[in-house]
Amino acid sequence: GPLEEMSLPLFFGWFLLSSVQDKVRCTSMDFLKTLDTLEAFKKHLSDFTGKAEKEVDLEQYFQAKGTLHCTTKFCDYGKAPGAKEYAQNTAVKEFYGSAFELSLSALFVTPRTVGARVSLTEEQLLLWPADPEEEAGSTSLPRGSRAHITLGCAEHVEPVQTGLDLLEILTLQQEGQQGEPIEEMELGSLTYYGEGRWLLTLREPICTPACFSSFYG
Ligand code: ACK
Repeated sequence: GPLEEMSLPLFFGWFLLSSVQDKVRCTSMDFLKTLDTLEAFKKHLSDFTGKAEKEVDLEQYFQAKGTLHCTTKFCDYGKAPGAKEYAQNTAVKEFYGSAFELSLSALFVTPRTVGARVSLTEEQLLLWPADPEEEAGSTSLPRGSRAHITLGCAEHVEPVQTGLDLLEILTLQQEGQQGEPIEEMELGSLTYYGEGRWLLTLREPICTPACFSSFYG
């Protein structure tokens, strides 16, 4: 019945404490503001606007999507494959409600999404489901590659896209594409991977406390 269907959440994940959410959002906004002003970005502006020369305000371009989190398992209230098995996993039950420290190692921007890459520890990988990378068609990337925080989506883009955009960039790297080094920024080094894909590898990862829990919506 409907009650049983409600017993599994929309998704499990790490939820950033509200005090650090603001800090992460600010960092992301600052990055977008700076990116916007770079000549290299303006050169590739048509990736974002479809037309050369038109201006784009990246801070307006992306819309925030709810509370900042790193999804582990999208359960869709039990309808997603493997949802029940995940919820019954020993580590998931044991760590439910526990605090973790997430390490954000990079920020990335595409014409669809802006996000932060999360580098998971061995312990955190215990909470990572079996196959989210394979589900997205990336069979040869290490487990946990998809881990991210969605910071914003372009109009009409769903947040599921953020992890797919990250996997796309990591696949290019794995195939040996170095990308075009753009410049050393205060936060780290900026690389362009074509088709509007920008990656800022952070000099110092951003460490943020987060609670492993679930979201029902
Ligand atoms: O930004 P996200 O990781 O992308 O957080 C949201 C969250 O679940 C609630 O929508 C993510 N999400 C949505 N659909 C999927 C899916 N099919 N696979 C993995 N994650 C998903 C979305």
